[in-house]
Amino acid sequence: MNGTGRPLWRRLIGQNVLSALALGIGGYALGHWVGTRITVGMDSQLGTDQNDLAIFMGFVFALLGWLIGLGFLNYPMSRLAGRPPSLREKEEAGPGRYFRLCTDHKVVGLQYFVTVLLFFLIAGLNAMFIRAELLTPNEKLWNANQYLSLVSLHGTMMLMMMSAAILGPFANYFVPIMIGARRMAFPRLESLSFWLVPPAGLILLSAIFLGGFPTGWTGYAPLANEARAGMDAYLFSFALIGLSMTIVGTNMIATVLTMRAPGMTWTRLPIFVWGVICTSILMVLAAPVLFSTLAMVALDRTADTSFFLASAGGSPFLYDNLFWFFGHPEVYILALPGFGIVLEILPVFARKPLWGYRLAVAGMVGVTLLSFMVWQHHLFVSGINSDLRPFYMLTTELISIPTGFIFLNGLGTLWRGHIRFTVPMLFSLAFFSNFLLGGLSGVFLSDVPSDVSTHGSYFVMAHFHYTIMGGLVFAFFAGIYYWLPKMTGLRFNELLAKIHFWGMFVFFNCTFAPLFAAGMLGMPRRVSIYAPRLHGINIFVSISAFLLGLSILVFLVNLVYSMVIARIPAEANPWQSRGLEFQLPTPVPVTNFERTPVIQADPYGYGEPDALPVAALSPSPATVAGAG
Ligand code: HEM
Ligand SMILES: [Cu+2]
Repeated sequence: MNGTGRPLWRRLIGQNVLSALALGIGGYALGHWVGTRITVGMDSQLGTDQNDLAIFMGFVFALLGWLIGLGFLNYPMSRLAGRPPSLREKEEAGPGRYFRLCTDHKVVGLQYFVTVLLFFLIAGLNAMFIRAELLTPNEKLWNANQYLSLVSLHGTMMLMMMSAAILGPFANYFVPIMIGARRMAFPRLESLSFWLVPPAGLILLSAIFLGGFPTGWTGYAPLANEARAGMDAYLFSFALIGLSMTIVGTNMIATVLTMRAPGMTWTRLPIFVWGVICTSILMVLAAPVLFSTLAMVALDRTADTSFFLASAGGSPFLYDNLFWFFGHPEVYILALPGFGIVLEILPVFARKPLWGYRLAVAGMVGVTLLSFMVWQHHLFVSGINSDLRPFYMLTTELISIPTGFIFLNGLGTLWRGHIRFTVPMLFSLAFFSNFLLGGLSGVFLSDVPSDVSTHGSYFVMAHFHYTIMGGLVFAFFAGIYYWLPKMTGLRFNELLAKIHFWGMFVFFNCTFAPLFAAGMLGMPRRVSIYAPRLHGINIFVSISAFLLGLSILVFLVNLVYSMVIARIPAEANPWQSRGLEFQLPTPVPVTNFERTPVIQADPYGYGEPDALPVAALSPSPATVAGAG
């Protein structure tokens, strides 16, 4: 399969990302042409200068071309032709496997990591452009439309990519290992879930050339129905992410249900895996709603339906409800994996068992269930029946109880621990302090009287950046510093990592804390002009934001320096972790385990002298860490 010995140009030809790109672009042209043919003389196209159907057909054909180029049709075809099932896409070695359909879950994890990081940086760059505009109270760098498109692109790209940021790289890589399995339940679907992400990101970026889109990440009707063709890019790419999330969720649930090694009981399951299960339940239940809702908007724009068009009997308010039925669980799709990571990391560096394991599980399950009962808090001022407001206010505030459990677990684990302030630990601790501020400010937004005056202001902006960036993104970096050395076999430069952490922590808070005040003082979201008296705050915030961006740049430098230039090998178990994943050699063998491990303990027995290793692995228990 892999063509060492052949010249480079020969190896580049085949089913890989290059042919996928070529077929994708060709597919777009073909689809666009077909769409144009279909719509000739159609009423809906008369009097407009843009052909949404042709653009959608272009996207659909582009996606098909992309997947065919990668070889996703080979297996179904060969099965149709009567050949037996096999996993021959699982390649053993060679850099080529990172650029094509590969069914090794460890390859998929790294593919996800690089892709998500890339789009995260692009979205972050957009944030810098936004903050540059906000250096002055009036319109300067961008006009109102361009500014709105920038905000929309930043928000949508961030949410699309961050939904995949932890499950993509870390759950795909580590969940099978943590439960003692050799692979995921559906390896080909696993690869598909990843290969849907790059086209989603690229298509969203294509909105720039299609006139942008004015709706923010929420895509509200009726604005969405009137928007330029950039809206089509939003609809198609976000729907692709919805599809990908559904596949990821299904695959994770099936894997944990059916592939656990003997002895891996539900109470020995690492807490990170519980976080993944809860997230997956949300993905499976919420992401299809997103997909269908966006498909309905697409039909409104292309096929003259009127789901959300008030002028033709539809209801824009229905869109808001459907969107937030997905949108609120989505915020927990972002938060729960973060809970899982930090609770996984805390015991390792406090050298103590995870305090209140069952409480943590109950907290996560509680958040999962409640998150489907709160969505109307986004619509408090959108004409909701006012008798319903107290109900949604109550359910929303109830979420602080299971979330509070997670904080208790964290505090209980740290209490009297021998804390080692390593970089993953610092990021985990920062997670708690940031998320606390995010959560506390959320109480003001779930409270109808205070929401009425803060809604649509920078107070909301500060709140959700505290939860998503302060929570999820900090947890993402905790995961990177904790696990990436295991995934790549290379260690990070410690000094650069510490500079990254302190820069990011300090300037994150300098960037977003003042925005609570700006919101209270009446600064509205999504417009580039503000009252001159807010100029001082905004200059401070913009400069902090640039320094925050700089700290991420330090991370990038560290990544390139450590993983490409210095390449110092990492130990197999650099943190003396009891986790099963750290008992394997580095790099992890293609089959993970030589033979199926038998699980004999949970991974949190730190400081317990008679704690058994998590599993008895052959051949040597050399790296097994026990007391600490
Ligand atoms: C470098 C750090 C970041 C900065 C400086 C930043 C800045 C901003 C600003 C200024 C806005 C609002 C603009 C406006 O309403 O006029 C915004 C919106 C937004 N940001 Fe960020 N952001 C950052 C990181 C993130 C991250 C990590 C996420 C998510 C993972 C995120 C998600 C969003 C979302 C969802 C919106 C709302 C877009 C909308 O209104 O639809 N941001 N950001
Ligand atoms: Cu919500």
